[in-house]
Amino acid sequence: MIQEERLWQRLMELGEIGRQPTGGITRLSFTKEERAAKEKVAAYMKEAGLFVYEDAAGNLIGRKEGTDKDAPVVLVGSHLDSVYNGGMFDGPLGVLAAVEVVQTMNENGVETKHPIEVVAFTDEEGARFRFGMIGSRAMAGALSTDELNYQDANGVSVAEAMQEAGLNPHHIGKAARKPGSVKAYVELHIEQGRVLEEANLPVGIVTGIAGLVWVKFTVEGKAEHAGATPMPLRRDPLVAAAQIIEVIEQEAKETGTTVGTVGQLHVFPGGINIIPERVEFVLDLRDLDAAVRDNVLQSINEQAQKIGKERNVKVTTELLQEMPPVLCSELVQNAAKEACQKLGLDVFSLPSGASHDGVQLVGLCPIGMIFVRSQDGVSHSPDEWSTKEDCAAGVNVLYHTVLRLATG
Ligand code: HGY
Ligand code: MN
Ligand code: MN
Ligand code: MN
Repeated sequence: MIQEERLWQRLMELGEIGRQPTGGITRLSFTKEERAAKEKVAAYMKEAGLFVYEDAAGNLIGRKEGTDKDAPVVLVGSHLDSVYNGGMFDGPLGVLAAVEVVQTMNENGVETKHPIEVVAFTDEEGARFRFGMIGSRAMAGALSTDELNYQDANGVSVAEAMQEAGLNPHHIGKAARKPGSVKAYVELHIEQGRVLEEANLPVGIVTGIAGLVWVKFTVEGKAEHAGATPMPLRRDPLVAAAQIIEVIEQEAKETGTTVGTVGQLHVFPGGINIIPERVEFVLDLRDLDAAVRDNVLQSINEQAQKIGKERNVKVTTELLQEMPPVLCSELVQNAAKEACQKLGLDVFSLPSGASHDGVQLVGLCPIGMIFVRSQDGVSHSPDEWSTKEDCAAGVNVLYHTVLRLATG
């Protein structure tokens, strides 16, 4: 039924858009690379016989009518934007799998009671601006227009980027879906971790998604001459930042479940022979339990202030985004379990350490996810890889899950 070769070909084709000389893919929201990816997927959606449109947030949507056109829609999809120098499966696999599911239904004359909409969400990763999930937040009606003033590293705001992409930021509220209008949201995604590989299984059913916070730390000291300033007289913000980052690692390790990462750090002015004036870095802190995560954050903040005092540097923090941990619904998990049984696949459940658009939709409808095994658990890297066989297993599970939800 599913045409695995077609899915794989499309994945490889899409994987060339935004390819960097470093080997990874950079496809940031509202850029020409993301536009090119959307155009290609829109063409695939048309081939699949879907009615294709973009909503006010730039979410690309392909709709298959149901026999009961007033029935709440089953939403299936993921995202097309990437992190810097990322992989080719994170996001596109879920979008292309959703297209393949509906194209297979149309090609075999399969009718469903509920309409089905395939969605490619705008800016899931948050790589360009200070927060992500712009498209799914807009669909959930959880995005205020003042947040569209946040700027990227070149001083371009979300609103300006939207305008450049032909969207009117003032209309973003129109992307919001009415409560009750969506029956469920299902996303196929690579696991991006090692659990399925260690269990030696191709697919898994997600139980819940960890909650994250992004906190920007600014450490201000005093710029001075690297050669003429004795060590005891320095107010060096970079050494203080290094100590704070060490504390982050210690505090996260202690709970055994929390993960803390500093992937982005800037030193100002950045001269070799200048003791830095200021250092900025962003903490990404996650746990399936928000209370545990927030306790760790509090402890990090307390120790950061102590380090600041000891080193006579000023430490300030700013919350960039916070997403609560969410549970996947029994409705979607059970549909996915039935699908695995139908296909003779093990039923294996696991949590998601990575965050996903479903986190934003949990107030709108029941959500659920199906994971496909990641080779060596690697993601957000050019080395991200899943085999054709595992992707095919995942899309077959997605097919039966969506069929169950859209006909039941
Ligand atoms: O950061 C994440 O967990 C996701 O890839 N946006
Ligand atoms: Mn993703
Ligand atoms: Mn990602
Ligand atoms: Mn996602």
